[in-house]
Amino acid sequence: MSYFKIRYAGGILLLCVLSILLAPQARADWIVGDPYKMHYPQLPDPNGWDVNFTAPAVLADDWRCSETGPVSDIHFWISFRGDQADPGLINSIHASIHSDVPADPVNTYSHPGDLLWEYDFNPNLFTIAGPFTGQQGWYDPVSGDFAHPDHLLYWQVNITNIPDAFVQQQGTIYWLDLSLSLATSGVNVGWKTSQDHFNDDAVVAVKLPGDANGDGVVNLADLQILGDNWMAGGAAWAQGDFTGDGLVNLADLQILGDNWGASGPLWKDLHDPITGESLDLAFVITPEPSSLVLLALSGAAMLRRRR
Ligand SMILES: [Ca+2]
Ligand SMILES: [Ca+2]
Ligand SMILES: [Ca+2]
Repeated sequence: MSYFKIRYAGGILLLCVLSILLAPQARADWIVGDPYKMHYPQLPDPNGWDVNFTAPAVLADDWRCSETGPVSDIHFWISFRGDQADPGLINSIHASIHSDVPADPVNTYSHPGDLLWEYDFNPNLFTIAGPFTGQQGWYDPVSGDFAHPDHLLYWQVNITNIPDAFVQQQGTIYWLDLSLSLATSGVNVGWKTSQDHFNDDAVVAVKLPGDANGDGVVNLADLQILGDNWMAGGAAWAQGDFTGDGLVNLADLQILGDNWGASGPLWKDLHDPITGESLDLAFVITPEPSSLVLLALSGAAMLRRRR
């Protein structure tokens, strides 16, 4: 082989090694076999359910931290009801992290507690991988609607290098709450279920009609909120619009009055609508890709020193 051919081959080899080392950063993705910072990854069930978490619906599932440090990367899997849309329609992702309220003799399942961290991610702050395919069902635990099969396509959402990330502590159980806002109404997005079960079932937030502030009781505080926003347009649930027409008026006051003094759980645990089995949701908490690159580079440096 000539000198130039050897130089050329060496250059190609170097490029290959560099592309492998730098791949995690360029990909900003997560694939099975990559590191994680939770009990174990909850992988998507390609033939499972997609559970509605179109805003204002909120779903949550729990994880045990396996490595103290920032929750800088969150990955989860989604589908659209009836394959009506694609992830280009996502306006924002609302994510929050909560403490764990364990099950006890009264509350038979655990659920999210105190708010520890929250963030709204616009489309510049996440990437999409896919689509992947499977015969998947659709389930709305609030209305009770379900259909299986319903759609074929699903995607992986990658939120990476989160600014002001929450710092988790090894051994602690936390809850991840997610809700997706879409650019078009009438379209619904679901969080994929997983066959990897951990601890308790995932849960859905249940709103008591009339409970504007979401504290699980309908009382004077909610009436105050409704009064403060009386006849306001462009209002949401938190301003006292319980009918969903954007207006705070007599119809909403009527709902509040009908439920005066009512209280109830803010969370309901999720079960397969056909078999009744526990449902968990597909997500993984991972180290930031840049630390993977550093790890790979330091490994390569050690190999060089050994020669
Ligand atoms: Ca769980
Ligand atoms: Ca209330
Ligand atoms: Ca209304």
